[in-house]
Amino acid sequence: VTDKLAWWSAARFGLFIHWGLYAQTAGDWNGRPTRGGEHFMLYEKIPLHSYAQIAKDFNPTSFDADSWVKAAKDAGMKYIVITAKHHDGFAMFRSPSSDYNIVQQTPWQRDPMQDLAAACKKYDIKLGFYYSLGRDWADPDVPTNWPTRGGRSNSWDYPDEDAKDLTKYIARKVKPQLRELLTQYGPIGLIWFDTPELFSKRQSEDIRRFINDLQPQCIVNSRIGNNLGDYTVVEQSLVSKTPENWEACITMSANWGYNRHDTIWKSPEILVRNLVEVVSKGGNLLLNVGPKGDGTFPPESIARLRNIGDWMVMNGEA
Ligand code: FUL
Repeated sequence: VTDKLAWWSAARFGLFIHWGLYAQTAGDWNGRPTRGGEHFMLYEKIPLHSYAQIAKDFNPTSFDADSWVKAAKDAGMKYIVITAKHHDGFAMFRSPSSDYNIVQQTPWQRDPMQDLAAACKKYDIKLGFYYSLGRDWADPDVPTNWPTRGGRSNSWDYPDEDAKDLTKYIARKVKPQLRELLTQYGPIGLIWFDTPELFSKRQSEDIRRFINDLQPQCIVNSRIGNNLGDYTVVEQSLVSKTPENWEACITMSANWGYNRHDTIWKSPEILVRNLVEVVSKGGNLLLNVGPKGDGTFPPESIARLRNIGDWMVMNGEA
C-alpha cells in the first residue's frame, strides 16, 4: 500500500451519491415511465435540447450538505463520492469551461460541491468526485465502441461517428473540468472515473499525470482505463479477483439515480452483511444513495443509513 492509498485502505466504507438531472425526472419522461434509470437519455434517444430543459425545473431548495455528510458520518462512512458529471454530460458544479452546468442552467444557480466540501471538512470525511470519462451525451466528440460502434454515444444529435474526435473532447471538456474539480474545492481524496470506453493508454496516462500535477495526493480508480488506476472497482458484486485495493459499489435500491418507480430496496440486514463480507475480503464498500430533485435523500435511504449507524454503535465501530 502506497502512502497515497493509506487513508482509503483504512476507510473501508464510503457513500456513493448519484445526483443529476435524472433525479428531477425521477424515472418519467413526458408523463410515462422510462427505461434505463439515469441512462434514460440514451435509452429514449432524447435530443440534447429537450433533455437540457430538465434543468429549468431543477431547484433543489431543500439541499443541505451538512445533513448529507452527517448522515454518512453517522453511518460509519469515511468518504463520499458524488457524481460531478454523469454520462449525460451535465456538470453538477460550477464549471466555467462548459455552460452546461447546475449554476448556469438551473433556477437554483448554486454549486452544491462548495457546500459539500465545507461539510466534509467539518466532519473529517474525504470528498471524491465521480466523472464519466468516455461517455458524454452532451459533447459532439465522444465516440464509443460498445456493444456496437457508436452504441453508447449520442448518435441521435451527432450521428457521424467518423467525425468524432476524442482528443478534442479531452482538451475542451475533460481537462478543464478536472482542473476545476481539483482547484475549486480544496483537497480531493479521489476521482472515480467511469466508462473509459475508447480512451487509449496514452490518453489515460495523460489524464493521470494531469491529476497528479494538480493534486499529487489524489487517487484514481481503475475506470481511468488501461490498468492505470490506484485501485480496482467491481460493480453490483461483492467479489473481486484482486485480494487488496478493491472496492465494491452497490446501490440500496435497483437504481443509482433517484427513481420514483423503484421499490426494490435491500434490507438493512443485507446491507450490513454486504459490508462485512466485502471488508472481510479486504475490500471497501461504496454504498449508493440517489437524492431526489428537491435535494433530500429518499426516506428509505435515510432509514437504512441510520440502521447501519446503529449497528456500528452496537459493535463499537462508530
Ligand atoms: C456504471 C454507470 O453506467 C452507472 O450509471 C453507475 O454510475 C455505475 C456506478 O457505473 O458504469
